[in-house]
Amino acid sequence: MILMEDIIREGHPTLRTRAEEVKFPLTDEDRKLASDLLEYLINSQNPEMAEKYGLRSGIGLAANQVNSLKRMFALHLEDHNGELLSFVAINPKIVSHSVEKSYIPSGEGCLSVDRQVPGYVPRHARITVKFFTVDGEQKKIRLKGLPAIAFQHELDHLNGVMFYDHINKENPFAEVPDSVPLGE
Ligand code: LHY
Ligand code: NI
Repeated sequence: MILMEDIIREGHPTLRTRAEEVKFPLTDEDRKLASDLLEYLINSQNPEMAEKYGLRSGIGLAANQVNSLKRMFALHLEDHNGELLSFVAINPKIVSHSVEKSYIPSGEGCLSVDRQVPGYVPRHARITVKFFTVDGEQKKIRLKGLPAIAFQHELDHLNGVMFYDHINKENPFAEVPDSVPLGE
């Protein structure tokens, strides 16, 4: 299982490297990675497991963060209707997005960043995404709210981008044009 010591931290070059497309059918190694990423999130949200293994709670985890350059990440969170969204996205893409932006008023964090980085991280408010499941099935879904933000945060990791790259350098809390803050 993935532990905090397996998650690489900022400064590691893998976090700044573009991950490579995954080929189908998946290798056993790819399948193992996919299930380990999702398992980490599930364990990290289970108070007993998190306490026992010292896991920082997470809703998303990308392959780069465990030092693997494969285009895949896991998400595990509830959407605005309380429906569980739990999947591994392989070779994910944003096929269209809203003009409207969104951001988390308290900023973003990252399991690979052991410090608070204040500021708004502008994201597309709504996205339509495509990705493959571990079984090679193609999915096309629409996301908004926190799931949309988390998807963009994880997709950034696959492109070597960190959340703070998007924060306004002069004024981290500068108004984000055409945006609605998450939660409003
Ligand atoms: N995980 C963050 C987490 O807390 C992702 C995240 C996304 C935080 C959006 C806040 C907003 O689950 C990661 O850093 N994964 O890359
Ligand atoms: Ni992150």
